Amino acid sequence: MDALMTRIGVQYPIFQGGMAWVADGQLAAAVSAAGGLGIIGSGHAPASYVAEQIAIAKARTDKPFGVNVMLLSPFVEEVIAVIAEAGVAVVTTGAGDPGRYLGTLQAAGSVVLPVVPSVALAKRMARLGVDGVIAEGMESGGHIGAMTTMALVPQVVDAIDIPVVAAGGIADGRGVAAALALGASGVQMGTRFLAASETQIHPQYQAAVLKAKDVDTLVTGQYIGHAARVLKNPMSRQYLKLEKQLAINGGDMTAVEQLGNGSLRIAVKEGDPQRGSFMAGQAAGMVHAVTPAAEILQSLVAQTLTLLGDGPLRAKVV
Ligand code: TUI
Repeated sequence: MDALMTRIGVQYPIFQGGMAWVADGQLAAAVSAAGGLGIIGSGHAPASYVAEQIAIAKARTDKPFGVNVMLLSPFVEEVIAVIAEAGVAVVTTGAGDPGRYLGTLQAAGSVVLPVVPSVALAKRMARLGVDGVIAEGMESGGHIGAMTTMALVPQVVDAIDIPVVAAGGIADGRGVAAALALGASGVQMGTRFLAASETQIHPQYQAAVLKAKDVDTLVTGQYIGHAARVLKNPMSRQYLKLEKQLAINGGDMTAVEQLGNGSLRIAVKEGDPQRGSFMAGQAAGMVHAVTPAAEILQSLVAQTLTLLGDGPLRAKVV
């Protein structure tokens, strides 16, 4: 096991992505209890929600877990305060530069791992003194950059000398082994954990993930600067159509943005394909069954170790 993973205290170098509204205290605790790193997603939720989910996770496991801070949230400051107060083992950040919160979080004892979509941002983060980065490819669900995991991870690994966790397009042991071969210290998976039995997402959301094939996601928001990968459904097709029309003809994008507002929460809570954005990555086509988080981790680790054999990468897993 790599030094970062030993420091965090996980048994396996496998993180569950901090998906907004999806990754609650119950899911994160299940993943952490099974030896991975469960991560609570803060998204746009108020600090009180984050505090509740941290309490739920703490009540269910003594193992380390993480919290993801979505830096576009209007509640960032309060969420950071709650995390620092609670003493959370790992803080991952998304959708921006966490520089101004780094001192507070590290002083509170958290290992801070920003998600980076490019080498430039990875270098900036390394200079700031973060503990590692999560290099996330555009195969991922939700908000994404422009690079693929296969091309991004080795370039980030070469550019910085702190640990790199790979994310995007990984859903089984083949992906884990590949990420370790690219130089990653571990992996983060979101989509695979949408099919964990401990998630409390709407059954129609989970069913849509299980049904999805390789080409069943699309990217919305490219024209307004917030690209997000979601499952194809009436909502996302309509959104993309409107967005393209406005981009070609010129016009006010606020109407489109309003269509997107709250649509992730609608997907998670109501499962409505007419109004909900079902965020999921391209790896959805590899997710076939709902199983407990512990079984997901066991099968990931078993498959990875079989593939790695007695080779030098084995030491990164056990
Ligand atoms: O954050 C994510 N994934 C997310 S956040 C989210 S909530 C949301 N909903 C609608 C629109 C926007 C967000 C759903 N999924 N992943 C981590 C991630 N971070 N991906 C890409 C980035 C990123 C992008 C730019 C990180 C830093 C960054 O820096 C820009 C700069 O230079 O500051």
